[in-house]
Amino acid sequence: MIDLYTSYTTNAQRASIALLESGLPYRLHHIDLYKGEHKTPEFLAINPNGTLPAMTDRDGLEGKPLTLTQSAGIAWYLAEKSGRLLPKGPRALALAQDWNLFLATDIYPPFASQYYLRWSDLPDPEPAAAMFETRMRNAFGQLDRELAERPFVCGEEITIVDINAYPMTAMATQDFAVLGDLKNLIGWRDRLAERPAVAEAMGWYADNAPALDKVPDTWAETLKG
Ligand SMILES: N[C@@H](CCC(=O)N[C@@H](CS)C(=O)NCC(=O)O)C(=O)O
Repeated sequence: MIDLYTSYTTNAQRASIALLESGLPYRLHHIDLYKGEHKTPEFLAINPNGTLPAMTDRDGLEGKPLTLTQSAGIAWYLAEKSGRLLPKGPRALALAQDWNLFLATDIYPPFASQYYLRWSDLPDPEPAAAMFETRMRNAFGQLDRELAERPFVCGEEITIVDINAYPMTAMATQDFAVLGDLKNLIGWRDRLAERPAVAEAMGWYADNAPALDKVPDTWAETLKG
């Protein structure tokens, strides 16, 4: 049995989608970021980083339960365990890993930074936020050019690379109309949105997340670390 600890974040959405696409049995635990539940002793005992998502596989590996705390690592583990969502062959796997690192190092940092700056209570965050927004748009542009060549990032089939890319793409394309010019990206996003597992996973968040303009003041404190 897999326990997934989740809250209203794109990182957590990755893990949820990977879990539903994997078909593995699971239990979902809502840890409310906005109420600070990720910093309670109970949750820190599961993930000492105090971040979401986290996953514990009670069956685990080598006879012991396994806890993972990185969304892309969770997705990779679920893909290997289920035998789904990874491309076949060493060359395709090397490229998938390369794409995962592109998402983790080239898209996610500017994506998250421009939001964090704008949600912060720092004086005058806008120039820095605008710089990260430009970097985010350029990185999404690179993904858009690749998606002109094939329906999914790694080829003809969905993989965890698509799952890792989807939540931040869904959020950014909703918030930044200018990304609508990236037609391949938008088409890919819409194809993924139609998948039952993606719709179910994202539906949970739509039903549970507060509107972004209602992010509580305590979140600005959380961002300071
Ligand atoms: N590298 C981690 C990042 C996890 C992370 O930072 N999650 C954020 C939400 S997006 C969080 O829990 N923040 C709470 C905090 O930092 O106190 C992953 O990919 O899962």
